[in-house]
Amino acid sequence: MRIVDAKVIVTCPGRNFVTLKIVTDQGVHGIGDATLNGREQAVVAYLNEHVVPLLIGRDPRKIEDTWQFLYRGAYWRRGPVTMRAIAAVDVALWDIKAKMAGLPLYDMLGGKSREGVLVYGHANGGDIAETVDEVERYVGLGYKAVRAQSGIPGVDKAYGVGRGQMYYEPADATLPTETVWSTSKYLNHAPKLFDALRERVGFGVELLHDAHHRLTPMEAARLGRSLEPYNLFWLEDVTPAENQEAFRLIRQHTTTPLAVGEVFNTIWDCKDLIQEQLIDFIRATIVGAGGITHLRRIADFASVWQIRTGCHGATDLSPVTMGAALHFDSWVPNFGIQEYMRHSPETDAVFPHAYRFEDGLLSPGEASGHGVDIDEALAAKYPYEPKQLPVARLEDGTMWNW
Ligand code: CS2
Ligand code: MG
Repeated sequence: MRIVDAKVIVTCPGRNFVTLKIVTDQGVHGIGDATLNGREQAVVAYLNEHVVPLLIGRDPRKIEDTWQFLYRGAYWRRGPVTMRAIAAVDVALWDIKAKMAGLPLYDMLGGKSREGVLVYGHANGGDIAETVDEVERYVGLGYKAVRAQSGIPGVDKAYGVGRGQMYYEPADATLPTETVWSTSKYLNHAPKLFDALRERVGFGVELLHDAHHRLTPMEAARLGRSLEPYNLFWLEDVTPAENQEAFRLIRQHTTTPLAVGEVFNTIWDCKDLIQEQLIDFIRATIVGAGGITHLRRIADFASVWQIRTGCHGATDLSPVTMGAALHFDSWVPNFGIQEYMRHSPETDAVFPHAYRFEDGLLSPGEASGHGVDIDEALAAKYPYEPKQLPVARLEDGTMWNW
């Protein structure tokens, strides 16, 4: 069995997606997502110049060998561009293997461990009242878990407050939108939001929150402690995690569960966080962390310390990643939760998929493979549009973390 074609498809049905399609001499094809929000063309070039020529003629059944070949063969190792390219190949090959077996991907991984995948939706509003209404709307739609982000008085363009209803796209301009950040205004505001939320929706729904890498370790400790009365399911990305040791300090001060890892590419980015039990949920996902082959390794390692998974699932992760993640989530024993920000109807049409939302849970569907395909003719109607993520500055103009 041989790979006879591999092509990179770029499409922008509302936002940019990079997809790798691998075709075998048996006529079976598989697809993988390689989208890197705001830096899409870097992965396109990496795939076209350095990966596609290596794939032609290879045996598509040798997933592990291909993963090791691309990882070790690059010599330089890791990084978001390399690991997304590897992820795209890996997911496409798992798709092919499962299709050839006539099985849904979760059956290739070890079979289903649960009836459905618990997901959290994104509720946000310009102020506390609007956000509380939005959370209530999600609860009405059947969601058992909701992430809440609100505008902050005195802060222009706060993170996580979108324009859409069920989805929004942060990469909104050709040149990065400049936003302003004030940690002190945020720290005063966040407990008020969750106080109002628990008052309205009670404690029967799981609530989550994302600080998006903006605090120092001690500020993060303060936030975690101030949110303890509201029993969050998790508090995400409280401080940048390049320095994994920083979480030791946070951990000494709060019992609020911590989630980290949407920007991680490999097990090496979270090794200390996991083995020192500094986090509760690992957010690495299929497209970010080298595909199913590598994410499985991270999840198994995390399971030793009872750390659970919580795959990133914002709109910049294409339906291909969502489909593959749902098969992974259905199997992984130490599953925690799956992020689910809905895609636009245009995106859903370009990527026909078997997964569906029912009673607050997502099901991967029963199709063989990962259950997601690409309509190439429709994809071609939406050409690439250069867009970048925003940046953030402190009120005095100092560059900060967006
Ligand atoms: C976020 C993302 O989903 C999340 O938790 O942190 O929205 C993130 O900002 C985007 O994926 C960036 O492209
Ligand atoms: Mg996040």
